[in-house]
Amino acid sequence: MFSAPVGQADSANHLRHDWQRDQAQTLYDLPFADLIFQAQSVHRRNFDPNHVETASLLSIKTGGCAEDCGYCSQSAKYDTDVKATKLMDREAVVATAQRAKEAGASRFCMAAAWRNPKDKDLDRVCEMVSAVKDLGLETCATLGMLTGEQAQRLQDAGLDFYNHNVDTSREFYGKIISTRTMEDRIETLAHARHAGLKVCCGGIVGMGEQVEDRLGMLMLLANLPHHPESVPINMWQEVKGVPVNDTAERPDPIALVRMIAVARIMMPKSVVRLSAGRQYMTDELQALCFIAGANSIFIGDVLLTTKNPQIDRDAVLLDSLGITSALDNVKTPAAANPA
Ligand code: SAM
Ligand code: DTB
Ligand code: SF4
Repeated sequence: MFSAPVGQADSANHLRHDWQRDQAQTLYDLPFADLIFQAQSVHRRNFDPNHVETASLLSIKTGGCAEDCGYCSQSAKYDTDVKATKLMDREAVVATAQRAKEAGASRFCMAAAWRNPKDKDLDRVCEMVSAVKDLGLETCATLGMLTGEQAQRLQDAGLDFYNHNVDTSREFYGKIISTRTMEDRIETLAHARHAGLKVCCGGIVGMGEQVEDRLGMLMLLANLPHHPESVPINMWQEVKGVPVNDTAERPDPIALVRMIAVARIMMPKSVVRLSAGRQYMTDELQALCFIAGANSIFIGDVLLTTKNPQIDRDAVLLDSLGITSALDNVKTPAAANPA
């Protein structure tokens, strides 16, 4: 029998910022079909259900980071296989962005392994942002903590989105990162918002957190003064040599779909990105995540330092589901000739 929607207040697309823990848990615990029906209904009221956004990532400055995020290959505190590099030249970044556009990306995200950018580095990033924007791509950057002034400079340079993840719940945060606090993260999000940047903010699952932590993270995001325009849900990408290896546990597939559905219902107008970790997911799981309300992916065979599915495989998957994306503008051999 169909159950009435629980904890839902967006019948007139009203966005709530007062989610309570028991409401999130009640949604999460709904019979699967009822949860998916509710999430799909919210999704259809706010988005084209047969379209996903395609973003491409580039690590413009890799490794050697002063932070101790326990999941990350780029922290200088851990002995990982990642070699530190200097900030890339603008020309090389722009050439990569151009290739990403030709490969079917609509947004280009520039990531740097910094605790926070130095002003002289920010000058160079601002030049990159302007040049990438001129290619006709949406621009996103993730550079660590920002001052209000730095956020404003990025906005003036043409930056559309700032990515800065809360990563997990308030309760679990201290088990993963000690070199900065959740409040530091929230302060940077406020600077980005104040400067007029759109916010991309989500987190990671599969680090050993409990379902309550995943829901706690969604509550934190949904109860921000504005919902992030973009909510990346990353599944932890295995990295040798980092502390999360001792606690990591990949969520079971149905738990991931439930979480995506709850994110969709709590943040009806936010784009939910099925972000890192798609390399571990079957086509069927990804399809369920799209039905539950995920409507963005990263394309390209690397994320920052780890693997992502091949673009032609993604093109075939989306094609088989009748999902449109900027990949349709590209004739990859596989998309033109699916098996
Ligand atoms: N240094 C900046 C920062 O921390 O905001 C920007 C880059 S950082 C790599 C961006 C995000 O990538 C992190 O906040 C985290 O959510 C995600 N991430 C990093 N390593 C990951 C991994 N091994 N698996 C999944 N997501 C990861
Ligand atoms: C986000 O939430 N996920 C991206 C992007 N924002 C910067 C990063 C994923 C990184 C995965 C691990 C790696 O490749 O190093
Ligand atoms: Fe540095 Fe970002 Fe990695 Fe943390 S997630 S260690 S801040 S690059």
